[in-house]
Amino acid sequence: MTKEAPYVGDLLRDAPKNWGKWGPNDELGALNYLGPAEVLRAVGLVRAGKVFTLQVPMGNPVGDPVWPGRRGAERYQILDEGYWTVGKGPSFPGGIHYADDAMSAFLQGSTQYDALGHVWYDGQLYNGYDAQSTIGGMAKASVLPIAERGVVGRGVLIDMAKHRGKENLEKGETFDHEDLMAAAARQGVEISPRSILVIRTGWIETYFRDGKEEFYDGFIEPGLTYSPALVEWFRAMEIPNLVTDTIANEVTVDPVSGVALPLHCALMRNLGVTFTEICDLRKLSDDCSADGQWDFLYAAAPLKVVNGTGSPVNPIVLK
Ligand code: UVW
Repeated sequence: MTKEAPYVGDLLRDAPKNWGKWGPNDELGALNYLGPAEVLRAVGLVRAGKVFTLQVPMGNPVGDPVWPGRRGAERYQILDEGYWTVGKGPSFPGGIHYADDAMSAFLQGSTQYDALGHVWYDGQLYNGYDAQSTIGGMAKASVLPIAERGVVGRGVLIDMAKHRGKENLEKGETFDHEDLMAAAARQGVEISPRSILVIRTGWIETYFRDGKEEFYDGFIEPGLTYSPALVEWFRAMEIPNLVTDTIANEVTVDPVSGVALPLHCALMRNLGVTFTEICDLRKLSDDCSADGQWDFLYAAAPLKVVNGTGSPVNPIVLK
């Protein structure tokens, strides 16, 4: 007999919150920790002039890895040389030809930033905003304030797959903050307060290596797993941003309570930790292994989508 999952609000009844910490109108949450000192500290980590981009390709003909029920981005060609070939292209003085295209995409259907109001329970979003404010678009805690601010800080990559001696974590495989600290110690890097925490599991790589049927079969992603101690660690460490190479940044269903995505609630909704999902961390990890430098300047500028619940992004890492 399977145990029935408790209501997430009961699971998190005594969980810590950062609501009100940055004022009653705050929509940035833990990104407020990234002030000028954190930016300058990150700039000091740029030593070799190396640049990495973390976005997984979007509108890929082989498919885009997305949360079940969402669609990958669909790109449509609107105008190309074919129109002029059949005499239907518009004419302009001087005779230029050009290509145009359009895209239909879930804002969470690619490498993306989640708005802080993206997930909620008990009728309240981050900072106590009423869940009614989500109707028809995010009137509160949308992705826009995050996009207007931009994200820059010291990123630290923890490669959990490498730590466990694997190409990728298995379906449903979990880890916690103690594992992160053990992996960091082995890598010779510190997860210092206010670091942007970047975690590689190797999971998104399996979509392209093993194919989408295997990826979605009994869909349960590996990832961080809920415990009060882990939530307290994120709070005390003042982690502003959690970045992973999985679709949802945490194990899909907490194996202890049976609750789906409890860290979206405990970290994003309650503490205001910003989530960045579906990153490709392979090349960055290979480079960090090679040069032994696991911390770097991390920068991301999600798009300024008005009332958006999220936005595609192509984060940049400089070393
Ligand atoms: C859900 O909210 C279901 O997922 P994500 O955070 O991956 O967008």
